[in-house]
Amino acid sequence: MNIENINRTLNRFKLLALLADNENKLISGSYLAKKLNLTRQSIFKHINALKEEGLKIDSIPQKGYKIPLLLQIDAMSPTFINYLLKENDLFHTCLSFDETDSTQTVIKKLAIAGASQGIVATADYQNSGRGRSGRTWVNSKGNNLMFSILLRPKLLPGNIQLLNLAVGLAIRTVLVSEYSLNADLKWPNDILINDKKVCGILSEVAGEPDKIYYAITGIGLNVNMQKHDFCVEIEKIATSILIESGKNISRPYLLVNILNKLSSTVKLLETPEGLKKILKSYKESCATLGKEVIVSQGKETHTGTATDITEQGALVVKINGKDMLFFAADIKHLRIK
Ligand code: BTX
Repeated sequence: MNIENINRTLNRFKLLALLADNENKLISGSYLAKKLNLTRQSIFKHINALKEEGLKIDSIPQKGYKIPLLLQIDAMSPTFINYLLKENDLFHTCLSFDETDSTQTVIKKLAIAGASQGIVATADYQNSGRGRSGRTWVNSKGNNLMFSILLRPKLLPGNIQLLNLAVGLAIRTVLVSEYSLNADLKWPNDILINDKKVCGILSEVAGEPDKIYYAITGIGLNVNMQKHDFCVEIEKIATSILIESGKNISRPYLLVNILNKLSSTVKLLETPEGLKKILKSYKESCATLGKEVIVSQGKETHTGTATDITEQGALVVKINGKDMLFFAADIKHLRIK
């Protein structure tokens, strides 16, 4: 990016910050121009650029500009998201795409090019969104959160499952505490509401046997999808926050609430005490533990009772009286024993 582009981005950010700090209030163009040391013409151009990011800014001739109440904004505007992220000390930059193949691929390219951890990519629509083992992640345009984060965690590759668990824990905590949702963690990487999947998590890593170069964690969260938005493949197994709560949620706020929680949770992964804390909280809120489950790994399936999670994040299942460990598998909950 050249200096001119950097200045343009900074001025756009400062303008949005002025409007956002005065949400739902009319601010005159001359005040904004004076504050930012820009011409009114330039303010007008930046306002138009912000509108192109999807922000609804009222422009009232001779009077000025007004942004709505921030909690009502649903546009995945990168300038707005970066404004909300201003106090996050891990996630510093958010790139926002109308459409991309997969945000995992976007972040992978940045990771290979040496980008620092803490970059986020979001998409309003993914045309090749993916889950684990080559499965597809389904989405409907403009309704959901689909994002990937770049981390360079001080974890051994064998412990990567702990990152998945930590991310699931952070998201569930936000859904329960900030949105009063009855969300359950299903080992290893699903969040369910009323036994239906509302969120999936996918971590992909590159490294050597004793070091992770980078981890890319992708999160798909069904937010404002209605029943009729789900395709037949997933309509019986999936749900959304709107379906479960009856409320439309501001996606930028939800994203930033999650990123704020994630930044403190991910830091816990760096110390043995932090890891213990994550595992303890995960076990306390994991709905899989204590349930009779069907475990599928490739073509093999087993039925047993999920009893514990190991220090590496593997699931312990008692099958015919014997404990078996699963580091990665698909789980189906049956009933509480
Ligand atoms: P998973 O393999 O555990 O789940 C995929 C399975 O979940 C699918 O086979 C299907 O049965 C079901 N499914 C597909 N779409 C949905 C949906 N929208 N809601 C509920 N269930 C669904 C989970 O993999 C990991 C998903 C990560 C998705 C994010 S989105 C941002 C990032 N980019 C990308 O390409 N993937 C990640």
